[in-house]
Amino acid sequence: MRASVPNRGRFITLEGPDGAGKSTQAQLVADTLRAHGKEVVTTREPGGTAVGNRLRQVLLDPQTPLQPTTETLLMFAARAEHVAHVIEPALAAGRWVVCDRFTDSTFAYQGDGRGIAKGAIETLAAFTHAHCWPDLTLCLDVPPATAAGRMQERTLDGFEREDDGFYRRVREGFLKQAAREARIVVIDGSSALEVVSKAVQHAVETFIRRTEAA
Ligand code: T5A
Repeated sequence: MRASVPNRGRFITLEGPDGAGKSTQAQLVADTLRAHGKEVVTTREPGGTAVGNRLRQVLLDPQTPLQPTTETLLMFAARAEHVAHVIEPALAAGRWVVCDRFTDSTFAYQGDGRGIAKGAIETLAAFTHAHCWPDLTLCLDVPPATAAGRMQERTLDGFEREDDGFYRRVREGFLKQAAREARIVVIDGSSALEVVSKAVQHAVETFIRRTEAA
Protein backbone atom coordinates (compact mmCIF):
# COMPACT_ATOMS: atom_id res chain seq x y z
CA MET A 1 0.00 0.00 0.00
CA ARG A 2 2.81 2.40 0.93
CA ALA A 3 4.72 2.92 -2.28
CA SER A 4 1.77 2.39 -4.62
CA VAL A 5 -0.14 5.48 -3.39
CA PRO A 6 0.59 8.25 -5.92
CA ASN A 7 2.74 11.10 -4.58
CA ARG A 8 3.14 9.50 -1.18
CA GLY A 9 6.45 10.45 0.46
CA ARG A 10 9.04 7.91 1.58
CA PHE A 11 10.01 6.91 5.10
CA ILE A 12 13.74 6.63 5.90
CA THR A 13 15.06 5.60 9.31
CA LEU A 14 18.52 5.59 10.88
CA GLU A 15 19.36 2.81 13.31
CA GLY A 16 22.27 1.48 15.31
CA PRO A 17 23.64 1.43 18.86
CA ASP A 18 24.00 4.61 20.95
CA GLY A 19 26.88 6.75 19.68
CA ALA A 20 26.84 5.12 16.21
CA GLY A 21 26.53 8.54 14.55
CA LYS A 22 22.82 8.47 13.59
CA SER A 23 22.00 12.08 14.52
CA THR A 24 25.08 13.29 12.65
CA GLN A 25 24.09 11.33 9.52
CA ALA A 26 20.35 12.16 9.75
CA GLN A 27 21.22 15.74 8.88
CA LEU A 28 23.19 14.61 5.82
CA VAL A 29 20.32 12.37 4.68
CA ALA A 30 17.91 15.33 4.93
CA ASP A 31 20.33 17.61 3.05
CA THR A 32 20.80 15.01 0.29
CA LEU A 33 17.04 14.60 -0.13
CA ARG A 34 16.49 18.39 -0.26
CA ALA A 35 19.22 18.66 -2.91
CA HIS A 36 17.10 16.25 -4.95
CA GLY A 37 14.03 18.47 -4.57
CA LYS A 38 12.29 16.52 -1.81
CA GLU A 39 10.35 18.16 1.01
CA VAL A 40 11.73 16.64 4.20
CA VAL A 41 10.53 16.22 7.79
CA THR A 42 13.20 15.17 10.32
CA THR A 43 12.19 13.60 13.59
CA ARG A 44 13.33 11.08 16.20
CA GLU A 45 12.22 8.38 18.63
CA PRO A 46 11.33 8.16 21.36
CA GLY A 47 9.78 11.61 20.91
CA GLY A 48 8.60 13.65 17.96
CA THR A 49 5.35 14.84 19.61
CA ALA A 50 4.49 16.62 22.88
CA VAL A 51 3.32 13.37 24.49
CA GLY A 52 6.23 11.46 22.93
CA ASN A 53 8.71 13.89 24.46
CA ARG A 54 7.14 13.49 27.89
CA LEU A 55 7.38 9.70 27.53
CA ARG A 56 11.01 10.13 26.36
CA GLN A 57 11.85 11.84 29.66
CA VAL A 58 10.41 8.88 31.59
CA LEU A 59 12.12 6.31 29.35
CA LEU A 60 15.59 7.85 29.49
CA ASP A 61 15.62 8.88 33.17
CA PRO A 62 18.43 6.93 34.90
CA GLN A 63 16.68 7.52 38.27
CA THR A 64 13.57 5.52 37.27
CA PRO A 65 14.56 2.15 35.78
CA LEU A 66 11.51 0.48 34.21
CA GLN A 67 10.41 -3.11 33.81
CA PRO A 68 11.26 -4.31 30.26
CA THR A 69 7.52 -4.76 29.58
CA THR A 70 6.74 -1.20 30.73
CA GLU A 71 9.63 0.14 28.65
CA THR A 72 8.37 -1.69 25.55
CA LEU A 73 4.78 -0.49 25.97
CA LEU A 74 5.89 3.12 26.51
CA MET A 75 8.06 2.99 23.36
CA PHE A 76 5.01 1.89 21.39
CA ALA A 77 2.73 4.45 23.11
CA ALA A 78 5.13 7.22 22.03
CA ARG A 79 5.30 5.65 18.55
CA ALA A 80 1.50 5.53 18.17
CA GLU A 81 1.36 9.30 18.75
CA HIS A 82 4.32 9.87 16.44
CA VAL A 83 2.91 7.82 13.56
CA ALA A 84 -0.59 9.32 13.86
CA HIS A 85 0.39 12.97 14.26
CA VAL A 86 3.72 13.35 12.44
CA ILE A 87 4.86 10.46 10.24
CA GLU A 88 1.63 9.44 8.45
CA PRO A 89 0.40 13.01 7.77
CA ALA A 90 3.80 13.96 6.33
CA LEU A 91 3.97 10.88 4.08
CA ALA A 92 0.38 11.40 2.92
CA ALA A 93 1.27 15.00 2.00
CA GLY A 94 4.16 13.75 -0.17
CA ARG A 95 6.95 14.69 2.24
CA TRP A 96 9.91 12.43 2.94
CA VAL A 97 10.35 11.56 6.61
CA VAL A 98 13.82 11.02 8.10
CA CYS A 99 13.52 9.45 11.53
CA ASP A 100 16.32 8.79 14.03
CA ARG A 101 15.25 5.31 15.31
CA PHE A 102 11.96 3.41 14.90
CA THR A 103 10.73 -0.13 15.60
CA ASP A 104 14.05 -1.81 14.64
CA SER A 105 15.40 -0.19 17.83
CA THR A 106 12.65 -1.89 19.86
CA PHE A 107 13.60 -5.27 18.37
CA ALA A 108 17.28 -4.66 19.20
CA TYR A 109 17.04 -2.94 22.63
CA GLN A 110 13.89 -4.38 24.22
CA GLY A 111 14.04 -7.67 22.27
CA ASP A 112 17.69 -8.71 22.11
CA GLY A 113 18.88 -6.36 24.86
CA ARG A 114 16.17 -6.90 27.50
CA GLY A 115 14.75 -10.29 26.43
CA ILE A 116 11.22 -9.29 25.37
CA ALA A 117 9.89 -11.95 22.96
CA LYS A 118 10.17 -11.03 19.27
CA GLY A 119 6.57 -12.20 18.72
CA ALA A 120 5.29 -9.72 21.34
CA ILE A 121 7.12 -6.86 19.60
CA GLU A 122 5.77 -7.97 16.23
CA THR A 123 2.24 -7.95 17.64
CA LEU A 124 2.67 -4.46 19.11
CA ALA A 125 4.17 -3.21 15.86
CA ALA A 126 1.23 -4.57 13.86
CA PHE A 127 -1.18 -2.98 16.35
CA THR A 128 0.60 0.40 16.31
CA HIS A 129 1.70 0.90 12.69
CA ALA A 130 0.62 -2.05 10.54
CA HIS A 131 0.78 0.01 7.31
CA CYS A 132 3.65 2.31 8.19
CA TRP A 133 7.07 0.68 7.90
CA PRO A 134 10.27 2.35 6.71
CA ASP A 135 11.03 2.16 2.98
CA LEU A 136 14.77 2.43 3.67
CA THR A 137 16.74 1.93 6.88
CA LEU A 138 20.39 2.87 7.27
CA CYS A 139 21.89 0.88 10.11
CA LEU A 140 25.19 2.26 11.38
CA ASP A 141 27.18 -0.58 12.86
CA VAL A 142 29.78 0.19 15.53
CA PRO A 143 31.51 -2.00 18.12
CA PRO A 144 30.53 -1.13 21.73
CA ALA A 145 34.05 0.18 22.52
CA THR A 146 33.93 2.72 19.66
CA ALA A 147 30.47 3.91 20.68
CA ALA A 148 31.52 4.21 24.34
CA GLY A 149 34.57 6.26 23.35
CA ARG A 150 32.34 8.72 21.44
CA MET A 151 30.03 9.19 24.45
CA GLN A 152 32.76 9.77 27.05
CA GLU A 153 32.22 13.51 27.32
CA ARG A 154 28.47 13.48 27.97
CA THR A 155 26.08 12.82 30.87
CA LEU A 156 24.71 9.36 30.21
CA ASP A 157 21.00 8.49 30.15
CA GLY A 158 19.55 5.21 31.46
CA PHE A 159 20.31 3.20 28.30
CA GLU A 160 23.84 4.58 27.96
CA ARG A 161 24.68 3.26 31.46
CA GLU A 162 24.05 -0.37 30.47
CA ASP A 163 26.97 -2.80 30.46
CA ASP A 164 28.98 -4.14 27.49
CA GLY A 165 26.96 -7.38 27.38
CA PHE A 166 23.78 -5.39 26.78
CA TYR A 167 25.45 -3.44 23.96
CA ARG A 168 26.82 -6.57 22.35
CA ARG A 169 23.30 -8.06 22.27
CA VAL A 170 21.86 -4.82 20.88
CA ARG A 171 24.47 -4.69 18.12
CA GLU A 172 23.84 -8.35 17.23
CA GLY A 173 20.11 -7.62 17.30
CA PHE A 174 20.47 -4.90 14.67
CA LEU A 175 22.59 -7.18 12.47
CA LYS A 176 20.04 -10.02 12.75
CA GLN A 177 17.26 -7.60 11.85
CA ALA A 178 19.30 -6.45 8.81
CA ALA A 179 19.74 -10.06 7.68
CA ARG A 180 15.94 -10.49 7.72
CA GLU A 181 14.88 -7.23 6.07
CA ALA A 182 15.93 -6.18 2.56
CA ARG A 183 15.13 -2.51 3.31
CA ILE A 184 18.00 -2.35 5.85
CA VAL A 185 21.42 -1.27 4.57
CA VAL A 186 24.25 -1.82 7.05
CA ILE A 187 27.00 0.81 6.99
CA ASP A 188 30.25 0.59 8.93
CA GLY A 189 29.82 3.50 11.36
CA SER A 190 33.25 3.06 12.93
CA SER A 191 35.11 4.59 9.96
CA ALA A 192 36.13 8.25 9.74
CA LEU A 193 33.21 10.66 9.49
CA GLU A 194 33.85 11.50 5.81
CA VAL A 195 33.91 7.80 4.89
CA VAL A 196 30.64 7.07 6.72
CA SER A 197 29.02 10.18 5.21
CA LYS A 198 30.02 9.08 1.71
CA ALA A 199 28.49 5.62 2.22
CA VAL A 200 25.29 7.13 3.62
CA GLN A 201 24.99 9.56 0.71
CA HIS A 202 25.56 6.74 -1.78
CA ALA A 203 22.81 4.62 -0.17
CA VAL A 204 20.35 7.53 -0.19
CA GLU A 205 21.07 8.46 -3.81
CA THR A 206 20.73 4.83 -4.91
CA PHE A 207 17.34 4.71 -3.15
CA ILE A 208 16.17 7.95 -4.79
CA ARG A 209 17.14 6.62 -8.24
CA ARG A 210 15.29 3.35 -7.56
CA THR A 211 12.21 5.25 -6.41
CA GLU A 212 12.21 7.51 -9.45
CA ALA A 213 12.64 4.55 -11.82
CA ALA A 214 9.70 2.65 -10.26
N1 T5A B 1 15.50 3.16 22.40
C1 T5A B 1 14.91 3.89 21.41
C2 T5A B 1 15.02 1.91 22.74
O1 T5A B 1 15.54 1.27 23.67
N2 T5A B 1 13.98 1.37 22.05
C3 T5A B 1 13.34 2.06 21.06
O2 T5A B 1 12.36 1.55 20.47
C4 T5A B 1 13.83 3.38 20.72
C5 T5A B 1 13.17 4.17 19.63
C6 T5A B 1 17.40 7.08 22.81
C7 T5A B 1 17.57 5.77 23.55
O3 T5A B 1 16.36 5.07 23.46
C8 T5A B 1 16.64 3.73 23.15
C9 T5A B 1 17.92 3.75 22.38
C10 T5A B 1 18.66 4.92 22.96
O4 T5A B 1 19.49 4.45 24.00
P1 T5A B 1 19.11 9.01 22.42
O5 T5A B 1 19.82 9.95 23.34
O6 T5A B 1 18.20 9.59 21.40
O7 T5A B 1 18.35 7.98 23.30
O8 T5A B 1 20.22 8.06 21.85
P2 T5A B 1 20.72 7.81 20.43
O9 T5A B 1 19.58 7.75 19.47
O10 T5A B 1 21.59 6.62 20.47
O11 T5A B 1 21.59 9.10 20.12
P3 T5A B 1 23.11 9.28 20.37
O12 T5A B 1 23.37 10.75 20.25
O13 T5A B 1 23.54 8.60 21.61
O14 T5A B 1 23.84 8.52 19.21
P4 T5A B 1 23.94 8.84 17.68
O15 T5A B 1 22.87 9.78 17.25
O16 T5A B 1 24.04 7.55 16.98
O17 T5A B 1 25.37 9.54 17.56
P5 T5A B 1 25.75 11.05 17.24
O18 T5A B 1 25.53 11.36 15.83
O19 T5A B 1 25.13 11.92 18.27
O20 T5A B 1 27.32 10.92 17.46
C11 T5A B 1 27.86 10.68 18.74
C12 T5A B 1 29.24 11.37 18.81
O21 T5A B 1 30.12 10.72 17.91
C13 T5A B 1 30.64 11.65 16.94
C14 T5A B 1 29.65 12.83 16.94
O22 T5A B 1 30.28 14.03 16.55
C15 T5A B 1 29.21 12.85 18.40
O23 T5A B 1 30.16 13.53 19.18
N3 T5A B 1 30.68 10.93 15.65
C16 T5A B 1 31.83 10.44 15.14
N4 T5A B 1 33.10 10.47 15.58
C17 T5A B 1 34.05 9.83 14.82
N5 T5A B 1 33.76 9.19 13.65
C18 T5A B 1 32.49 9.15 13.17
N6 T5A B 1 32.23 8.47 12.01
C19 T5A B 1 31.46 9.78 13.94
N7 T5A B 1 30.12 9.90 13.79
C20 T5A B 1 29.66 10.60 14.84
